[in-house]
Order: sequence, then C-alpha cells, then structure tokens
Amino acid sequence: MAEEQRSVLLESAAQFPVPHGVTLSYGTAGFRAEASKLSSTLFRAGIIAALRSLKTGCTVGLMITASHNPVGDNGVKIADPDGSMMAQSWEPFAEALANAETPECLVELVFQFVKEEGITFGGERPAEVLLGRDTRPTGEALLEVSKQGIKAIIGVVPLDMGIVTTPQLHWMVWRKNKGLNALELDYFMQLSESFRCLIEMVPEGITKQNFDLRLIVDGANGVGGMKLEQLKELLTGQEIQVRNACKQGLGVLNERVGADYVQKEKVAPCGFGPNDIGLRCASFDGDADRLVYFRISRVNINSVDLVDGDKILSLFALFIKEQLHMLNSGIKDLKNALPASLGIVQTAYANGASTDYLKQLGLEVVFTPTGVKYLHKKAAEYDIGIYFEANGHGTILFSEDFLSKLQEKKNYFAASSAGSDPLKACLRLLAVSSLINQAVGDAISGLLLVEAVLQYMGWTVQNWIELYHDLPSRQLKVKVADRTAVITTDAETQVLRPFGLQEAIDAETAKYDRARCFIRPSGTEDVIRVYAEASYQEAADSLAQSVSQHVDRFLGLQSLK
Ligand code: NG1
Ligand code: ZN
Repeated sequence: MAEEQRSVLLESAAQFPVPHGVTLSYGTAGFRAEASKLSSTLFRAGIIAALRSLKTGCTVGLMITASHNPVGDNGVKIADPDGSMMAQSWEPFAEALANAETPECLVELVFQFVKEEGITFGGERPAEVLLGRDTRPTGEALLEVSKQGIKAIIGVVPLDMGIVTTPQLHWMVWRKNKGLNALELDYFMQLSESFRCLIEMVPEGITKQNFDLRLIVDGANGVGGMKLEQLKELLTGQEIQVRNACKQGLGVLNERVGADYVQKEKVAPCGFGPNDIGLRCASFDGDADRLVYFRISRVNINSVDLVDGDKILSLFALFIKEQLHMLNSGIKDLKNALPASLGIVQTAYANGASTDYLKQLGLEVVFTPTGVKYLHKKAAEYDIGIYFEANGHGTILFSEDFLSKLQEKKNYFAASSAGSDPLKACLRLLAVSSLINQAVGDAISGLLLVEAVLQYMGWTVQNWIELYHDLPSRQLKVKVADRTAVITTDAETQVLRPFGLQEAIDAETAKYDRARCFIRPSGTEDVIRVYAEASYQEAADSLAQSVSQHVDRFLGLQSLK
C-alpha cells in the first residue's frame, strides 16, 4: 500500500509545480493569493483535507473562496468534522506541504506526518471530502485540481457540492457527520422553518402592523445574493429585495459592493441610491459568511449609518438574555429552573462602546485574537456562546448538553401549568439554535435572525442604531517589508516586537481622551493593520495616522532597501 501511495502522490504532484517566489501561509482564514498562483496549493489542500478525513474517520470540507478579496484572487479553507475551521495543530503541516518545493519533498512530508499522526492509508473507515466553491470564475478549475489532490490519497472520495456559500459547506459537513440530511434543500428548509417558528411567536400586539417588513440586501455580486433569491421563495412574513445578486454580466464580485466595503468605507454599495434613504438594508461579503446592516444617511447621501457586527451581537445578546430570563421566570421549584452560562466573545476591533454596553447588561465579555477560529473555540466553552467580529462574522453556539436540557424542559412545560412564558422561551431558543448556523458565521441565517428579533422587539432600524453610540474609530493599513516582524500578545492589543513600538503607540494614545489604539499583522493581506478609537473622529484619525507613521518608521517599505 505504502509503495502504491508513494507513486500515486509523486505522479500527481508532478502535474502541479509550486510557482517560484511564492510563500504561502495558512493565515486568518486559510490560503489566499492571486488565483493563477494557486494550482499547486489547491492540489495540496486536497491532500491535507483527505488526510484530515482519514485521521478523524469523518467527512471534512474544502471550500474554494477568497471571501471579500478582489475577484482575481482565490483561496481555500478546510472545515473539520464539526463544521469549524481545521484544527490549528494541523496548520504548520498545511503550510509546510503548501510550500514543499518538489514532489519528493511533498511525499516525504506526507509520510512523516502520517506516521506521527498514526494515520493509515486505505483503512476500513470511510473517508470523504465535501467540496464547495463560490462564484469566482477560477473556482471550477481549482476545484478540479483539489479533487486530484483528494484522489491522490488512496481510499478518500471527493464529493462536489457545487457553488455554495462558505457557511453552507460548513453546515453540510457538520450535518453529514451527525448522520442528518445535508443537502442544500435541507439547509433552506431548516432555515425557513425555524424562521417561521420565530415569527409566529412574535408577541401579539407588538407593533406587528407597523413593522416595516421591507429589507434590501446587497449580495456583493457573489454567491450569497444568489442563494438568498432561492431561499426567499420559501419565506413568509418578509419582503426581501436582493440587489447585486450575481447575475451574468452585471457587476463584479466585491467591487464597490459587499459587507467589507460597506463596513470599512462606511458608504453605500453600488446599486443603492436616494430612493433607499431611511430603509433597512443589509450587505453580505463575497462568500456570505459576513453580514452588516446599514441605512443610507438622510444627512449625507454618500455615507451610511452602519450597523456592524458589534451591534448585531448586541441585539442577539439582548434577545437571548431576555429569553433565558423568561425561561426561569415564575418557576417556584428551583429544580425546574434551567440556569445557563452565557458568554460573549469579541476581538480588539470591537468598538469600545459595544463592550461597555454588553458589560452594563451584566454579561460576561471575553476577548480573543482576530479570526473566527479563535472566537468560535472560546464561544464553544459556554452553554450559549455568542461571538462576532466587528466586520460582521459571527454566530451563536449552543452546547449539546444545554440543547438536550432545553428539549426536556420544553416537554415538561408543555405538559405542566407552569405558565406560557417559560414554554415560549424554550421554543424560541430551540428555534434560534436551528436557525443560526452552529458550524460557522453565516450571513443568510444571521440576517433571518436579525429580522425575527427586530420583529419580536417591534424595533425600527433607528431603535437598533440607538442601542449605544459607537466611539469614533479609524482603521488604516501600512505596507511593510515583512509583516511577520510584528509579534503581539494579550489578544493582539500589545506589541512585543519590534522593541520600542508599543511604547511609541502608548505615547501617542496618551495624547487623547478615551483613546485606544493597537496594531497587528493581517493574516490575509501583506499589511500591518492599525486601529484607533477616541472620543471624537479627528482624534481617532490623527491617532491612527501618527501610529501608522511609527509603524512605517520601524518596519516600512524603505527598510527593504
Ligand atoms: P486580517 O486580514 O487577518 O485582518 C480579516 C479580518 C478578520 C477575518 C479575516 C478572514 C478585519 C480587521 N480582519 O483578517 O476579522 O474576517 O479577514 O476573512 O476585519
Ligand atoms: Zn467571507
């Protein structure tokens, strides 16, 4: 078997040589680069996913996307059996394999790794990799290359799920490993049914008649808009209009559209104009794992009132907290109560005003480094963990144990006379757990939950915006010779290397009232990101600017010379 495996690998790897001068890192969200440089990477990602499937004895996923990057880029992320990002302990191997210079080096690495991990080729256990891709024109060819990588590991089978959103693919992997139906139609049915259930339980009389059901969604000219068009046929009680829905010849993926553009530039995407002033609008990113809301400003038509991931998180936290309270309200016998740990997970990019708001609600807020792989892991430590990045990537995780207790309680409350509030809270929490993607942040399911919660509260977008007022902030990026020269600690809020840079940042920050500033190397672009926050906009701008200059002085491109 080993000899056969060796020769299959050698032969197929020779078809996909590594391009010169390209070094890839697994980054915040898998491998990403200009698409023409990615054949060898996608082939190797196929091998990695196949080995991961052999190791776990489960189905894993391989998603071909570069999310919000320009259309000319592409990339790949691997999903673990529970639908989360591939275990970080495998990232060094993934990087080494992607950068292995020759087929011989590749084979050596694979065999050494397989030995260390105790993986058996062609074993008894079924091994399978689900493949998905977004709408990028290079996706199809790269998918074929990944299939070659998967098939180069004897006994592993690729299964093409076609064009899907990133969260759909993660959801399919998660469901499949639970032995549940995992097709796209199952996804649509689950979302539409749990949404209907939540809408049916909107309290009577809650401004139902006055609630504006209209919602306009920017699909970023990508896969998310396309899927929402399909799903919306199954939805009742919502008037969704999709723009930038990836129609042939109309609009370029992520070009002046999409959640990243709206959030970072604070402007309306293409296709939105004066007729939309005041309406509730939302935007997806290119692979539909990020969601932000916005409203075109009445004051300045070129800008938007942004409702970012922090505010989506706050809305969800408020709703879940209320349901947990209702669940235990009026319960006299303590043994019938269902206490739950509720954790909120943010990153340093969360606006300080959102953190203050959440803490003032009495919630436990914790911080992790940037990247959903960190947030997700932390959120999974609670009965209910809510995580969001400010850019709109996040979800709500329910522990299996808590869900089974909720089921029991539901049956108990349905049969007893404990009152209807605890039963309704149970039903709502169960519906949320099936609506919101348990595998990864999902713009489509997040959008439906926002709509259901707004209807439940009877809130306009204005009510939501007023939940708290963001501190003015500014994000900049600085091109540097080597971004790996920056090493941070404390959830990326402190710089350890280069020496002296943190002191310079502290000195600048001290000049402003209520100011906060940090820098970190991007995991998806060749830049250092600078984030500053202060009590007024000019202060945030000038702090970000002066810290960028320090970054440039310490590490700038001139040090290339
Ligand atoms: P990097 O490039 O590491 O900052 C960006 C986002 C992350 C995450 C990843 C993956 C910011 C500041 N960073 O990572 O939050 O979403 O892309 O897409 O938005
Ligand atoms: Zn994305």
